[in-house]
Amino acid sequence: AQSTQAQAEPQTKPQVKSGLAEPLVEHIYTADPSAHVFNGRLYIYPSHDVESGIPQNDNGDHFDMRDYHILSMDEVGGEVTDHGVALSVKDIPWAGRQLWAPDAAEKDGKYYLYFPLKDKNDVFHIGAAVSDTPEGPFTPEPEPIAGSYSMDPAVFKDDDGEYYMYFGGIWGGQLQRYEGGTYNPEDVYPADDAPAVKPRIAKMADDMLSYAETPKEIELLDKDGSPILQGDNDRRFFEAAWVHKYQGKYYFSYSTGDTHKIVYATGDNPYGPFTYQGVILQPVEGWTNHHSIAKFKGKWYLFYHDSSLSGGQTHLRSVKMTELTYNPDGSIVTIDPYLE
Ligand code: FUB
Repeated sequence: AQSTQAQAEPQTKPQVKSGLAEPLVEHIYTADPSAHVFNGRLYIYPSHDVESGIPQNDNGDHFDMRDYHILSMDEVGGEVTDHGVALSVKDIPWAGRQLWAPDAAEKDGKYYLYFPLKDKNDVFHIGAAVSDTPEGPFTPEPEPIAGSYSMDPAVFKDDDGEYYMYFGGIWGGQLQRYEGGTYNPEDVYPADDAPAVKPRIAKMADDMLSYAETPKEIELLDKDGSPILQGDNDRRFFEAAWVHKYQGKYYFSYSTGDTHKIVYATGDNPYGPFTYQGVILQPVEGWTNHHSIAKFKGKWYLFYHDSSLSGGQTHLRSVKMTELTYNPDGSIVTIDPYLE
């Protein structure tokens, strides 16, 4: 009777797929991969992890990165080029410390690198740097983007040619200091049964170096329309926002931080609200989980990192990529990074 029942259940929806992959490069540590296709070539804008000897703490002081190297490849599985130093902290006039997860965009033949960095008062802002080529080197603007705060910028180009920056991250990312929109040097979190700290969005101005509007909060909702709560650590926003579009829907994906997952929510426009859908990537080796999603030569890929190459050291990570698949209803098949 049991086997008859098993045969009767249609197996149309695979639940978990393998994401087993090797680091894309092994000569340096790389993390937080933001992938884009420019001029038919795949470019990855990662953090460049280094050992600076700073002890690990909840603020992420051990992520003490000083420059960026951009990676690129002509085809998946092909040779990966490291284009060398694209931007260094010593060349950024407003720099304090910690170059965290970057992103990039192209407009009218110019390339823009967006990067989070603490200023000389140890407060995170987001900077912009410009180049004529996707791999840089990039020339930084003298000041951070006016009105920017917190970290993990991700810039999405919509089909109508408008660009939007998504950003923010709690704990060491300092987003909890901006509840109500103004800076409060104290870390203030909502109660566990209140709506969680919200990621932010701002439309980019035509110059790609400033915001066209004051950053707005993004609503993340449960399927019943109620807000995701601060105490819902398995689903609330932590950091690593990314947006891509698939079959006309906007997919807002992010890391849940202390529960170590990449999850996603979908919506009908760039500002949301976004409704929680599920898990894209299960926890990886190392504390952080950070990703991007891009289509290259007709296939969708998830770019992520883990600490396997460094033997589990959380601040020494390596960028990987694996194919991403959708179910017929547009939901994403969860990836287990270590399933054989
Ligand atoms: O790489 C430094 C920080 O760790 C990033 O900005 C976060 O997203 C996390 O991956």
